[in-house]
Parts: sequence; structure tokens; C-alpha cells
Amino acid sequence: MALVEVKVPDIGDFDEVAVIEVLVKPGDTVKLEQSLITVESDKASMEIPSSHAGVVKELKVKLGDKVKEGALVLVLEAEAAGAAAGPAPAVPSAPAAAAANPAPGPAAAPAPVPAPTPAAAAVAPTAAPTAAAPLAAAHNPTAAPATGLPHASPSVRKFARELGVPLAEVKGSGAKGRITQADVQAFTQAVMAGTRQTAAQAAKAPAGGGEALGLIPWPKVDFAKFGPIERKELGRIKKISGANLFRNAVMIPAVTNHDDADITELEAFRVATNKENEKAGVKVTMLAFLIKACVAALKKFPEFNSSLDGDELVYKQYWHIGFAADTPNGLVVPVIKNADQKGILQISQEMGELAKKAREGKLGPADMSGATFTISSLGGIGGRYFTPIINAPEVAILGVCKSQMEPVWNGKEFVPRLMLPLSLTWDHRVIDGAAAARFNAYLGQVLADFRRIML
Ligand code: CAO
Repeated sequence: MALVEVKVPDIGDFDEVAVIEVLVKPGDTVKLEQSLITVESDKASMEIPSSHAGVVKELKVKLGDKVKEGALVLVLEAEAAGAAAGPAPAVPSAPAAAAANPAPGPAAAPAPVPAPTPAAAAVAPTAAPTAAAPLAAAHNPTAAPATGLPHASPSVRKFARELGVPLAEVKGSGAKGRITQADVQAFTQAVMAGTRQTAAQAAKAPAGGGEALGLIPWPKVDFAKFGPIERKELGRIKKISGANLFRNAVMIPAVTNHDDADITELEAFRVATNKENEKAGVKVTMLAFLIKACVAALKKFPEFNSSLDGDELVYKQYWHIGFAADTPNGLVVPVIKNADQKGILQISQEMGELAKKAREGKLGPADMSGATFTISSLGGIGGRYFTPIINAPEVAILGVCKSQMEPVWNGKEFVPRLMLPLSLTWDHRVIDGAAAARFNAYLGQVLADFRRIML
């Protein structure tokens, strides 16, 4: 047993962040990667995980303290196994805010788990009040506030703060009474509908979250009754990206337009470019051209490069393009910054580097933040079309599948053309179907003849 100091690891762009939650106390036994404290900046909140397993000897931070990278969080009597080398750079997030999973074991210290940005939470409207039993007791301003910090994730805390919901009065339906986003929404519904529900009534509501949307409960099936099964806990990225994907799927009125682009000439150019650049070691894939073509389309149709903020649209005058990358730990979305200012070779090189970092679980928050539009390409794998889920607070995402030769009618005869399937999902609160069809048509024209970018 050795005493080790657990410090704040790389927390990305943030200089000083406030401690808003202390999750352990002296004497507690903590596991490797267990969250110790929650810190919050004006942009995001994240949980700082333990770099070692062991018993907490001394806490070195308290609520309200400001900490930065390298600050001492606590002293731990470490178990021999599970010790890590020390603070590692932050390794987070996927769609919206999923965290990359550093390689398990002693080699890497865990990274902070970022929570969705306020903007991401703010675009989500609460569901309309329903007659279904809300999970939380309605707001009672005369009730004495509960003591102790309510059990909720940083993203839920932020969400509650933005809605002005007193978390101490919300009944949690999650594991060990943890308050979920659905609980906060249900609380808001109950207050807005002017209904009052006793804590006893609320306690009877089944856990799950779907009830808040007025849905019937999730089916409970004893799978083992039908054959052998094995249970495995979801990985960290899956858990975090799942929550974000769920929110985005439920809260965005999304529509997908499918189209095809003729990339016959572009593919020939790509192959020739790769031959010419063989020695430089930079391989150009269709995705680099797609990024560049999307920037042109985003410039022509700026609402696709915007975000909803209440009743306002925020038009971004920068073009940072996220691309979904499949990694052994799950899906992450690194971002090519200022793609409008970069050539195809530079984009290809950066993509290669980011995809490598993603696979190694080494992406930092800066690598994955600021996207204004995302491309999800399954072109290297296959398929025809799919419906990607928008990466909030973005308002559109392009899905791309594998190109294939098809007979295309040119007015006189069928000719073989290489066709690329495109699937554009867009937020109907911001974009209309006609604009989406025009976006896809223009994107197709650019891909068919890249000279259009110069017009
Ligand atoms: N049509 C036909 N072939 C394509 C293609 C397309 N649209 N896109 C890529 N290819 C080819 C490439 O040219 C390459 O061919 P060669 O091996 O012959 O040179 C091969 O497919 C593999 O490409 P790649 O996948 O390595 O490269 P990429 O730039 O297309 O994609 C990356 C990089 C990181 C985005 C990709 O590896 C990846 O992770 N894709 C999965 C993304 C994903 O999971 N999306 C779903 C999100 S929703 O769950």
C-alpha cells in the first residue's frame, strides 16, 4: 500500500474550473476511474475520475474551490493493482459529448468525462405535459429544501439550472435515486401543469424514464428463459454517446433526404491524386472531398451551419466539420477545424491523424469540440442509405454510404456512372424540406464537378 496523490488531469481548454460536487469522503474505497469530483466551467462540466484504486485518506479540495490541471484532488492509499502512471490528457467525447475510453489497465490514467454543453441541453424543449404520472413530485415552494447534494450527473445539473429547477425537490428515478434528465423534465411538466403529486405517489412510479414522455414502460423480458445469455456492461463511450443520441433522437424533429451524387470523374481524380502523392504518404479518401464539398454547400445554405438558441438562430461564420469515427471503444467525432481554409491534402492528413488518435483513445476535448456540421461516412464499409442522428446543437448531418457503378440514363442511353449515396438528416425546426433538397442537389453538383466550388 502506497500513498498516492490524485491530481486533476488535462481538462482541455479550461484554465480554472470550479468544484461543484465532491463525490467521495475520507475512508471511502474508490475504484480506478471512479468519479471523485465534478468540476464546471462556463462551457461544460466534467467528472474527474480516480487515477488509482484505493482508500481515500485525505481530501484536498472542497465545494467551490477553483482547480486547474495538476491540482491535488486527494491523497489515496492505493491498491497495488490498478495504479496508473499519472494524469493523462483528457480523452473524451463522441456525438455531442461521449468520452473516449482510455485503454484499461495501469498504463493510462482515466480522463475527465465531459457533460453536454449548455447549448446542447438548451436546444432541447421539454415534452408537452401529459396525463401520465410524472416521476417527480411537483414543485412545492414552501417545502424545506432537502439537505445534502442531490444525486445527478453534471449534465442533468446544468439542464436543471437552465430550467430553474431546484434539484433538491426532484425525485430521482435512476439507480440509487439518481436524478435523470427525464425526471427534471417531468418536474417541469408537473409545475407547469400546476399539478401536485406527493412524494409517495411519485415513489410508486416505475423507473425507466419513458413514462415522462407518456410512453408505456420498457418491456421486461427474462431472456434467460429462452436460451443462454451473457451480460456485459456498456462501455463508457457507449453510455455517454447513448444518452446524447437518445436526447437528440427524441428531441429533434428530424427528417432525412436521400440522394445520389455522380462521382465518376471525382473518383478518377482521387485515384490519380493518390498515385501522384504515393511517396508523400498521404492517402486521400472520398471523405476529404466530401468535407470540402459540404463546406461549399454550407456556405451557400448557411442555416445548415447554424444552431438553435431559444428563438434565435446562431449562424456560425466558421466551418468546422466533424466526422464520425468508428473505434474499438465506440463512436467518436473528431473535428476538422476551419475546413474552408484547408486543401484536400491537408484535410486528408489531419483526418488520418485524428482517426489514429481516435482509435488509440487519445483524442482530447479540443479535438472534438466546435463542430458546425458532421459527416458520418460508412463508405469504407458498405450499405446504401441510412438515417444519421443529428449531433446537437448542430442542425444537420450527412450520412454517406459506399459508391457503386450504376446504369444512369443520359437522355439517349444508359451509361455506367459511379454513384455515391447521400443521406442528409436535418432539424425541421430550422430547415425545410425544400432547402434540404436544394442542399443535396448542390452538394451533388459540386461532387460531380468540383470546379463549381470556385464559382
Ligand atoms: N464509397 C466507396 N469506397 C469508399 C468510400 C465510399 N463512399 N469511402 C471510403 N471508401 C474506401 C476508401 O477509398 C478506402 O479504400 P481503399 O482501402 O481501397 O483505399 C476504404 O473505403 C476504407 O476507407 P476508410 O474508412 O479507411 O477511410 P475514410 O476516409 O472513408 O473514413 C473514417 C475514415 C475514420 C471516417 C472511417 O474509418 C470510419 O470510422 N468510418 C465509420 C464511421 C461510422 O461508424 N459512422 C456511423 C455513425 S452512426 O453509428
